Amino acid sequence: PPGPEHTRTGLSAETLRQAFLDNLFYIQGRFPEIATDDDRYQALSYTVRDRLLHRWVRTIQAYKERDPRTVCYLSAEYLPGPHLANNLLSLGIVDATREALRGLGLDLDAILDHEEEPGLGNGGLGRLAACFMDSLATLEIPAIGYGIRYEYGIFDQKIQDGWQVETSDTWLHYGNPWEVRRPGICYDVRIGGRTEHVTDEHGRLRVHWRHADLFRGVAYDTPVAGYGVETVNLLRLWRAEAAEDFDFTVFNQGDYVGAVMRKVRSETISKVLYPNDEADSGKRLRLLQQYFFVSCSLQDMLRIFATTGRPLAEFHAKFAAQLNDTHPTIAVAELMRLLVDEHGLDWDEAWQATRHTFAYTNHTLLPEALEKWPLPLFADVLPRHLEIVYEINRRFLDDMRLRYPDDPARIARLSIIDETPPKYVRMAHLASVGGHAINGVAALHTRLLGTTVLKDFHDIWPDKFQNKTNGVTPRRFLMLANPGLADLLTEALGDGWTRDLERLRGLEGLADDPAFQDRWRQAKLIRKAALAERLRAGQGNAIDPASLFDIQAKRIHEYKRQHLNLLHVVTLYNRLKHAPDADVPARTVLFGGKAAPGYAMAKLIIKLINAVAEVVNRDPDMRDRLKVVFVPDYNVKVAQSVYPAADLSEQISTAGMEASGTGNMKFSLNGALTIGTLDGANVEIREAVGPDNFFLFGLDADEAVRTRAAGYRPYALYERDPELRAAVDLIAGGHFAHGDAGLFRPLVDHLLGRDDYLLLADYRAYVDCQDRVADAWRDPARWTRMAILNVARMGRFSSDRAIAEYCRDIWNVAPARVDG
Ligand code: 26Q
Repeated sequence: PPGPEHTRTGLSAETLRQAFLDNLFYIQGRFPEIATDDDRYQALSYTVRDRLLHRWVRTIQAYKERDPRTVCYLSAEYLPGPHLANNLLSLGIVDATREALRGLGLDLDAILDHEEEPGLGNGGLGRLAACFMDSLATLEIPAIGYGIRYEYGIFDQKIQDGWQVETSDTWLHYGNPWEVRRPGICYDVRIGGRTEHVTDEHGRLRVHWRHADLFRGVAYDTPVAGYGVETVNLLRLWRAEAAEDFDFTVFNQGDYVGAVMRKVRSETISKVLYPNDEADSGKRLRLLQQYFFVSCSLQDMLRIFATTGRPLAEFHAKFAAQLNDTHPTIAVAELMRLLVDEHGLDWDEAWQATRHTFAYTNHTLLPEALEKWPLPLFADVLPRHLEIVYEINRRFLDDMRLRYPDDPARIARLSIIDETPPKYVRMAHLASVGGHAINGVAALHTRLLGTTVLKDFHDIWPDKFQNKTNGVTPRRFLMLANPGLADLLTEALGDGWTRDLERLRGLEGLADDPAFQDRWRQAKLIRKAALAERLRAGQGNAIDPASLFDIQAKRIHEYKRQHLNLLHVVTLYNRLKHAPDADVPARTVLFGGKAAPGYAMAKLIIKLINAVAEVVNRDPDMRDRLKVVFVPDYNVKVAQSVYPAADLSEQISTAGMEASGTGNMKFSLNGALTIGTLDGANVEIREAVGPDNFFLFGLDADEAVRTRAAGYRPYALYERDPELRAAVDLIAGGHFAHGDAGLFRPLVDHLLGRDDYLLLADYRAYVDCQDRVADAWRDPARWTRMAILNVARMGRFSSDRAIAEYCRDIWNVAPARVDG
């Protein structure tokens, strides 16, 4: 029977209002008249957190009773985005909260806008981990996400004089209401030193690791609520601290200040997230980070396991651990060490448990991005683990020599150790040997994985390879980001699509309905106007919501080819300069994304985008038919306002280079049409939405390989295509650099000389395809029909589908329902 609601759990507007005021007073120490934006944000967040903790405790109780197999997602990165709005959505209290605040004269959206998101990842891989956590909770799968609580996440991006300038992320400055520090859940992590091999009193060989340094990891827990269910799972991030008793007692009598300094040094391990493409700087700290979080996570799993009372050889029956790329792969050696050295299992039992626990997801084919550790570094930081890796490798290669007795070259290629000096430990090999499944993140990527970088492993274990095409959560990227479209979908289809995205197929019948098309365009126009307003308020850009919003938003990288997009922009500019009265539809080309701080060419591409924008946007001949905008500091929050505003989604990487892409899915799910190559998940998106509803251009992956092999000469293409030549010449001649012909020289030289990413090979096909885009845009009924069919057929790209496949094919886990 519904009694009076408890202030900490009740969900009515009146109770929420009361709880908000209580928290404002008792947590922030403020009353409404003097409260700041931050006070209001904190008070509301604690109000929501109370309601999550209640379900969280009940979830843990349910898991304890039922002892289900549990997924442990091991990832060095998570990019969850702002929590508050998402948690309101999961709890189903968006409207009640809005009403409660309105009663106090407050605007929910203003409060939501105040949140500083946790930028604990670089891009796609970290965001995928966050989508997976959302889907795991929504599908009621027992799961823990393990990672690192970086004090400084991905840098903030400022644009000064057109250049990217990095400033440090300060996401913890105002405190983080979503995390619960667990001082009691902490583990020691040792590094360095040497090992001793001794025989114990039972004649058993034992290894003692005489470590050189000791750290401690403390758990910080963030609740992850499923949408529309009672389940609240756990994201557990480790912070590095000093292991005090070690430093402060025995070894440092009298050296108090020195001990404090070492304590401070311990904390550097979780201090900062490495940007990608920083592979060579600070290698040692990066390895420490990986080992640190993996060791804490496995010790935590062993602690949880001990509470079940089951024998240790059954560890793998309790846990399925997923390696998110090779970053956590040291886990294979660490679990072996914990089971054999610390818990006394024999090698074969431990190996059986280890192999059945782990599975490995690969996210890249770029050979330079495959992680490998210099052997001397590995030996110095993890001497015991190197012995274990050698033993794993010895047994593996012994097997392989039986299988391939006359093929030493193949044995060398398979080896976990790259033996040609300088020697390396190959982490992708350790992950492949140490787990029971290997997956790529899109069908094409998985095929290429098995035929290129992991071909030798595919030859020996074809059944170990699986495809798990990525997906994205429709909660954050449709319901939250695009409430107008979400309401329209719900009106047309009911609300089942929010948890079963395949139901969007019901839209197909409405694709040609003029009244529905009108409302569809209305919804799109609202998001475009909102983005335009944001950019006006932020940077003073004036853009027209009626123009075609052509958007490329993702990390800046040569293989993603933002500069191919620019060659098209410059081509449009040249055409308008030569025929100022040409009847071309107005286009706004938007870019967003960060460049790795050490990646000079990517930073030069950002400068070129801004340089082209400066010239184009000021030229009266453009008469507002062409605008170029760089959206600074692209992150999850910005992304949520960008995807819904797009008409055209640029997915133009060199075929064979983008493992999957997930932005491609978010754009299309929000009714943007894609212009793209046959790369990553684009291939499957095109199949799903239908070739007529996708703007395809360019070489495919096999053609790209053949083009390079046949002695690719970009300069010949430049000479042959007048429009291409004119575009390149304009950039090279300094037209966008106040006459400085040197500024963009490195970029132009690379295109005309090597052009590793085949921009010139794809230029003509791309520009012609963009002309077809413009033709389609002129016919609103046709364009809208294509957009509706895109959304109708994107159901497959929900992360719910992806997670259901992992559960069935890799993890062998089932839902454990938590009752309301
Ligand atoms: C490596 C060494 C040293 C420092 C940093 C790194 C590092 C960090 C992050 C290397 C790579 C990453 C991130 C990679 C990533 O985001 N990959 C993307 O993963 C997505 C999810 O599967 C795919 O959709 C994208 O295609 C892929 O590029």
